[in-house]
Amino acid sequence: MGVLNVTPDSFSDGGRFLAPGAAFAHAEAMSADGADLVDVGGESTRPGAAPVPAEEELRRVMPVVEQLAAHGGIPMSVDTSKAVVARAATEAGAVLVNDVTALRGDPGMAAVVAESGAEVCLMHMLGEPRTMQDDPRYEDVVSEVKDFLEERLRFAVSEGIQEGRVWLDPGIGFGKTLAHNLELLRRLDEIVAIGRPVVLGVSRKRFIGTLTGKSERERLAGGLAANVLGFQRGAHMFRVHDVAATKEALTVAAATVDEGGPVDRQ
Ligand code: HH2
Repeated sequence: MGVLNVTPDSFSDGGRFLAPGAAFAHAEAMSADGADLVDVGGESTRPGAAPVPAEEELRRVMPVVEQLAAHGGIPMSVDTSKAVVARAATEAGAVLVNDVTALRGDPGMAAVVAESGAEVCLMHMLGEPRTMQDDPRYEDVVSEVKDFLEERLRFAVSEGIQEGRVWLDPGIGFGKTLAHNLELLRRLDEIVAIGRPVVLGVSRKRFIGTLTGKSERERLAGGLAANVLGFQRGAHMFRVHDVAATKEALTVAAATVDEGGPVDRQ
């Protein structure tokens, strides 16, 4: 999953793809590099980010979604927690709703996903982006994230979303300290054991900078290491800014880890 942030303030690529033409060109490049999905987002969820009104999010996201749909061939997801944005994007052709609030942010979201027939990614987050990094605490981060995701999966199904359409994501960096992120990566197999495919978003995130001392744009090597280990522990989809390098790393990892199975796992 290649990241396409149509925002002025995303933590690593804010402002670069605000013009629809630049966004479309980047989507095409990521697709050519091997992305199976392009994740279009119009609201930054970086720690401390301010919420964006729905009209503004639609204004950012829809020209890109429509252009991608019109030129066909590049499957897209929409990174939103607003029902109105999810509805417009799925009607225009988005195949997955990537909701970092796991259907908690907007009471209308579950119905929109159910009616659209799109897939959905339910992500764990403690608190909300504005405050989530203010001293997050867990007894056992992995079992709490697992319980949360199981509960949100049950909720989604109770709202009419078929279980087979649900992806789960531990939400690396969303209300988590370095130790929490590392524990989740170390024991990712416990999240995979829920039985739904797992999305992993580590690309350029702060925990890599904390470990390596690197700035956002220099965290590729750290991200590749985390994604390869996530792959080995059973993650299925990798949300990344650097598609070509990730694809290469995962191709080699798949050939090594998964005798006979790399094609199915991509
Ligand atoms: N991380 C970000 C945004 N959306 N979605 C999922 N499913 N998993 C993630 O880990 C995840 C996500 C944050 O990264 P980015 O989009 O690069 O930055 P920003 O939120 O500042 O736009």
